[in-house]
Amino acid sequence: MKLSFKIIFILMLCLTFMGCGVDRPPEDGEANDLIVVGFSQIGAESNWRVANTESIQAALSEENGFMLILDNARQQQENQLKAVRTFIQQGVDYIVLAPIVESGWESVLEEAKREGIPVIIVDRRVNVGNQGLYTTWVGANFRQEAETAVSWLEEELLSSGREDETVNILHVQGTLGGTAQIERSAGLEAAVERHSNWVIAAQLVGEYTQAKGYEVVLEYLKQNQDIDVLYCENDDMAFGAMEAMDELNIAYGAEGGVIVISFDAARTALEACMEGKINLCVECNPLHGPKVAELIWQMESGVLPPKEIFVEEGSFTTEMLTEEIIAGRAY
Ligand code: GYE
Repeated sequence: MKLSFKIIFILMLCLTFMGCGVDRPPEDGEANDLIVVGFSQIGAESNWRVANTESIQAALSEENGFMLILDNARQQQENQLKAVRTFIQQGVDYIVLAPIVESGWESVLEEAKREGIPVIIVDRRVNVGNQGLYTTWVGANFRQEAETAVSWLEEELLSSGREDETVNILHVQGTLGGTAQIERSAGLEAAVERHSNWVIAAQLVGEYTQAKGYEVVLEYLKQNQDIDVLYCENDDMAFGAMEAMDELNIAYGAEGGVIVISFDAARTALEACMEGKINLCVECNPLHGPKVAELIWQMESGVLPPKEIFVEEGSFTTEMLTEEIIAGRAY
């Protein structure tokens, strides 16, 4: 009897404290102390990046209980380091960091830790010896994306009876040293190791922008047009590469010619895929905002989030796409 009273008392205590925990945005009429979040974004280099910024802005809005300070680093790590240091000085409640490259974050993350500011990493990862320097990471499985691309290519070559032919692959890479590039490149390189007839004709760095993708691919194709596959580490560089191929009258896409593979699957690329210009769009989901907001509310209520959280993604080919599918997409 005594014991069950004790249990009831403990249960009541737990319920009281759970009720006090802040694990949701404030409702109308409740005290509304905004949670201040500093977000260091890489830049606005691609459609994917713009969708990523918008997703975080929408989720961390004032109506949802947040005050967001957004910094656009214009693709420079130095600018990101400055932004994070400014957030620390401002005494923000949380820092969200989308790191351009994996290395070079140790000291600034230690500074944030010393000030007791939790850091959520989004998109690409940080490479730090002490995993305690950040709270959690939200992003995509870039290696899986690469595996999706190379398995599709294997199938495609097999079904067209080209599995034993020499396959020259022009590889257009994103910003070197960032996780998306590292993993998408590693997946392709491993597949080339497995197939004695697959050759990487060249690796060109397109920095994830259409302009740079156009520039490096045009330069290359002016010298050498013996290309079977274009493996572009994002849509924007694929658009640049397609511009270059148009200029040089090189055929590509589902109707024949160079096979185009692209990562991200933003709306404009899906449209190009539906039209048969891009053969395969491997999705990379940029909608991190709702997950980041949820994680912050969890932390506010004292729950430690898991160390890594993967977003869901798929892939699209010309045959799969319809206007309805594209219209139903969020980015
Ligand atoms: O694929 C690209 C970009 O890190 C996943 O960055 C991201 C990549 C994305 O700007 O478009």
